[in-house]
Amino acid sequence: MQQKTTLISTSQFHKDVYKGLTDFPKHLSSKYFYDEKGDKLFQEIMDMPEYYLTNSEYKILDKFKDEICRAFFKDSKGFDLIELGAGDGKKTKILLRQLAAEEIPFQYVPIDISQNALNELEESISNELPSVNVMPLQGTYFETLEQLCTMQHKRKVIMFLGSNIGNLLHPQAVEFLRSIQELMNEDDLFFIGFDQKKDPQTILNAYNDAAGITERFNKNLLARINSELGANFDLDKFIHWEVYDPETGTAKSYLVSKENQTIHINGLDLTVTFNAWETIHTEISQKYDDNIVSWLADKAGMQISRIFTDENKFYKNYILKK
Ligand code: AVJ
Repeated sequence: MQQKTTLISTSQFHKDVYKGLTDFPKHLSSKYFYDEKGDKLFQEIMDMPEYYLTNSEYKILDKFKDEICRAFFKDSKGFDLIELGAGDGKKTKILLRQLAAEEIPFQYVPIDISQNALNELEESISNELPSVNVMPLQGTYFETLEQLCTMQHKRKVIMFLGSNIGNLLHPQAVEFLRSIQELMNEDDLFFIGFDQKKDPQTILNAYNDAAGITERFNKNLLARINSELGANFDLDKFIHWEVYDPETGTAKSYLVSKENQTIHINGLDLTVTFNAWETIHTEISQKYDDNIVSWLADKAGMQISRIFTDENKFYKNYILKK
């Protein structure tokens, strides 16, 4: 995932941190993980043996690339393959390569908030897949999607990989899917990854790795508040704590204060006190099954058209239609 926060205004970051640390219980939003350091740590997470999500999705795309690309293709007018939060494109390139090899007419439209990420992606695609037509769009998902819909008469295949939807609570996920649905025509497709419920230990390990990379990722929120808002968090005085509830399918991340402590955040003119073992909730990573996905889709006015999964059934990619 790229720097989602580049264009989120500083004042929004200020406000959210203020609100989150003066609330009870305390919380901070996972969208603020991704500054430059956070992007790097997330890259490391995707390479960890415990973080099965990336590899499972990679395997699904590789195994079913032929079927997936055939489902995307409709007619000689071609289609726009629009990717939300394109990232480094490692998984997407499997599909781009396949589409190019089959000489299927399409244009690749990566959407990202980070212009820098888009430039790097465009460059690597023009080197590796020179026949692919790339039209990067910089901006937030919905602004750019709306822009695209008004000038558009080809099929749209909208793609949202990585189970990024898992950061949303169900009502927010429905709202997100609903806004996608409103931008879709009858004929358009939404191709989306959902991480699945599985052995709770496997999930817990993915968010609590032995090397402590996820811990550093989680604590990067505090590091970021230190550097951007002039705070004095001591990262060693917090522990990274993960819980997974197999009933709801929700993995939750916390930072837990090891002792009574007082933090000064100069940029917010704020003093925050922590009791020993007080928590800051930082992220949810929701896990799904077909019933939940079908229920979410239904609430958003969509339905499941195809399902692709890996041999462990750890992860699934769905084609949703209006
Ligand atoms: C990028 C939201 C899919 O929740 O699995 C990875 C982020 N957090 N390890 C996830 C994340 C901790 C990731 N998503």
